[in-house]
Amino acid sequence: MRILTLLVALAACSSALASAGPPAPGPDWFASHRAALAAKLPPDAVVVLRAPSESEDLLDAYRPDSNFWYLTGFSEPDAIAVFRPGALEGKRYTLFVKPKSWAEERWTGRRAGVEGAKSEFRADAAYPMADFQKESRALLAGAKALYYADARDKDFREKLVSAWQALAAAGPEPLPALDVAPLLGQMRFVKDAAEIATLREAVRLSVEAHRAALTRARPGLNEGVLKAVMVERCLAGGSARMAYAPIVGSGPNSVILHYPDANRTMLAGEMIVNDTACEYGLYAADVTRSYPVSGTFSPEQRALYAIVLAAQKAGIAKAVPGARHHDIQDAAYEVIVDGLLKLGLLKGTREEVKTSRSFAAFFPHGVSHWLGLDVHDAGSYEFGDPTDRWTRYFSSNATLRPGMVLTVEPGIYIPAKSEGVDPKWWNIGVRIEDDVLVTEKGPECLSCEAPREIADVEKAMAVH
Ligand SMILES: [Mn+2]
Repeated sequence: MRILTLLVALAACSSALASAGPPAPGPDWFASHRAALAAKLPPDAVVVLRAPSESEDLLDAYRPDSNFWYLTGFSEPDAIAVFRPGALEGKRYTLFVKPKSWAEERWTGRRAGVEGAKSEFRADAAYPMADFQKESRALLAGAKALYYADARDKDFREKLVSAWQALAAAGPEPLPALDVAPLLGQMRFVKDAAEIATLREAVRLSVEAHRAALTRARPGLNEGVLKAVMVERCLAGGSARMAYAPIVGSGPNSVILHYPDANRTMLAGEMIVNDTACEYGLYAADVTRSYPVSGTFSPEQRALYAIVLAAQKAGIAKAVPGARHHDIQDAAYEVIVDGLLKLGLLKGTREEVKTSRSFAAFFPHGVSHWLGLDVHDAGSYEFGDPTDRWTRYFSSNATLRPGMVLTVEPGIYIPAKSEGVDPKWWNIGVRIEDDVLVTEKGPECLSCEAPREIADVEKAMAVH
């Protein structure tokens, strides 16, 4: 009996060690974000942030709102934070939370409550959510600008802004009401050491999961098994959830960019696109690997894969300080267009293909986005032309700086019955996506350990 107890204790201990990632950030870290936001605000501003309510259909477990968490560390649903940086000490930070109630907590989970909001989350004052209407007048009074984050709660925003306008109407001039998200986007753009450590862990787990899925793939297996392998590795490694809905598509599904089902039996001779990654400590990895179901690339799969891989390497090489974000897009695009022209899958010259956008039939998406707390992270792209998708991709003018994290993810997808395309190319989809940290020394690929070279993929798959 005692031996059994000891064994159980040892097992618990070793599994705790296996999932020991970087420590969760402490209250000072969140306080530093509140101070940094205060420094960006005009004098006498008030900031009101909403943490959304939990969905009642039980379809999705609640995930904290990224901006709300980044400023407060508070990860319960249905809360409001109010900041008045210019107010007297002790009146600068107010939290409205769901009060403690065992009758409710036994259904939906434990709460910090009003006292915990102050003692654990350093709020100067805290109230139950029900008191927000009553208390908000005093909190808004005298402020000269309102900044809000509504977490897509339109009703909340409309009520807040109309209360603000009613207060402002009494004064001599109209007072601005602005979305705070762009300011938070500036702050979240460059990652600090703690964030990079957390991202590394999300990526490390994702790489491990990709390796496991790769070695599991074979003809006759359902796509859902690969998805399950990915989810198992992420959750067993300490992820609370996946970073986004897994995309595991074989054959005809490999050309569907965000194929959601993962329930088809994979057949020999097909490609798999597996775009799946773990979240860790609320930070997202975003990794895609593409491989042949049977473990060996056909000549056509090999040809397309080689182009996408070369395009990805060309894109990653551009992720250096001082470069424009669209340099990554431009470099990957050129390799893909030249490769498709060479294979005869596109006709004309590089310039003609760009003007006519014929490339979009096989390469219909951009190659890079910011990565962080959100899989499509906050941070401006500084698009030259925000109206048109392709013009946008080629006009993302943001200047890269050390500490930024981004994806590089070119792809080629040849749908069945593509006009003028030999059927031997049909239903081949390839996307290769890695997560790249911009450093002083150049790009650091965080996820390239997941087999990516053709020889490495085939070798990893040859285990069964
Ligand atoms: Mn991505």
